Amino acid sequence: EVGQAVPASQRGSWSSFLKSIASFSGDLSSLTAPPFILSPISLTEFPAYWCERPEYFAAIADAKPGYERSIAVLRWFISTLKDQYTSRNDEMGSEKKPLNPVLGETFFGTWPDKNGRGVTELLVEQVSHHPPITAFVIENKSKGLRLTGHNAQKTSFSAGSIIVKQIGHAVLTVQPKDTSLPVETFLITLPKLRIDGLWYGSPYIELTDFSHIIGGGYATSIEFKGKGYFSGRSHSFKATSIPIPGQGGAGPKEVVIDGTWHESSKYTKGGSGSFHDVHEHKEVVKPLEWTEELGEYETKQLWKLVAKGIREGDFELASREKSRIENEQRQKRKDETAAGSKWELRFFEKQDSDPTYEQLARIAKLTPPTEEKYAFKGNWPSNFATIVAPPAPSGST
Ligand code: HCR
Repeated sequence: EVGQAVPASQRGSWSSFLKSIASFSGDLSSLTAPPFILSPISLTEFPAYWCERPEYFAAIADAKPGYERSIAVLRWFISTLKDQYTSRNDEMGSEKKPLNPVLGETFFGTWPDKNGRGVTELLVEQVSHHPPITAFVIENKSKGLRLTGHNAQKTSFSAGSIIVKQIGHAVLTVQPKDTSLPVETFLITLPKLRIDGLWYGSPYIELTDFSHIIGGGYATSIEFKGKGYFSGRSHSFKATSIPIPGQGGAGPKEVVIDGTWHESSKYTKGGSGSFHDVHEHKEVVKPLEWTEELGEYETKQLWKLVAKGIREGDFELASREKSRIENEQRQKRKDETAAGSKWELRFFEKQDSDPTYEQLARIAKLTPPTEEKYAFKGNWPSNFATIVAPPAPSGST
């Protein structure tokens, strides 16, 4: 029977929702879904998942350039996947439908300095509403690390599952302490998703296809498979890393790592022992405390009452507030059209192509050959400086 995990009173609307997604392709986030599947979290909060193991992120800067650093990047990347793709199941019982961010919505957060790893800062801006596109930057200044990226989704329906092709990519740069040394750059591409379990009203994500990490002299492909494929286990992956011809250093000729991204993995070639273990180093982001400088579109501020309604089961409040926000947005767009003006992005600048993507994607013959870029303007709100400034080194004036 449809919707074993759906409250009896919502089974009818869950069936209708499933029918509408089966005959729909495009922006899923705009479809109305029954209350039980709504999440109080906006998509602008998702980029935090890239760094909920800040220890692994910082370790990238501490690793020796070349083979060791490429492995540190891979370990950090694999360790982000559990948070990115299974944390709603762990925290809310199943994958849920996130809040659809408004244009210009922002989210800011930090991870504190610990064990000398430095403060890590996160800034997110919704740079498009139709289609939804989220741009982000994560920076650990004291380690010289910066991750920038953007993310959008194209969805379709196949054999009872939603297929989500992720559009966008991330670029990680590592600036050595000795600034005369070159900056190292890594391109990270995003996997495909399949949303299963819809029939029962208990959706969960399986990753499929590939992610690639290219840079620092190495090219790594990460192949994702679910139950019934090469290991028979859900959430399996196999990462293969090889030196880029003419660039790779003194590392092994090929490294293979095998395991499940939501649990643990080990080396099966070019090394031995454990590679990653998700039980280590989990630290959720701390949202910046709201001040006027963060603006009325700061995620937590904007969705406060909608989130309260969803959390407390007051769906009348949630839907009234959601409609108010959406109507205000529609009016804003109309006013802009009437005035012949355009919404200006606050923290990012849109560029039609990305030379870094083009150069690194070419090495692994990735498609598409180029992608849009959302370049960070570098204008961190001053709240970051006041709240998270690391202590001055002793002896400094
Ligand atoms: C597809 C999805 C929105 C996009 C979410 C993304 C791809 C966003 C970027 C993050 O880095 C990773 C990520 C993880 C999520 O799994 C993925 C969401 C899963 C569901 C949601 C749909 C728009 C909602 C579909 C409604 C279902 C649950 C009935």
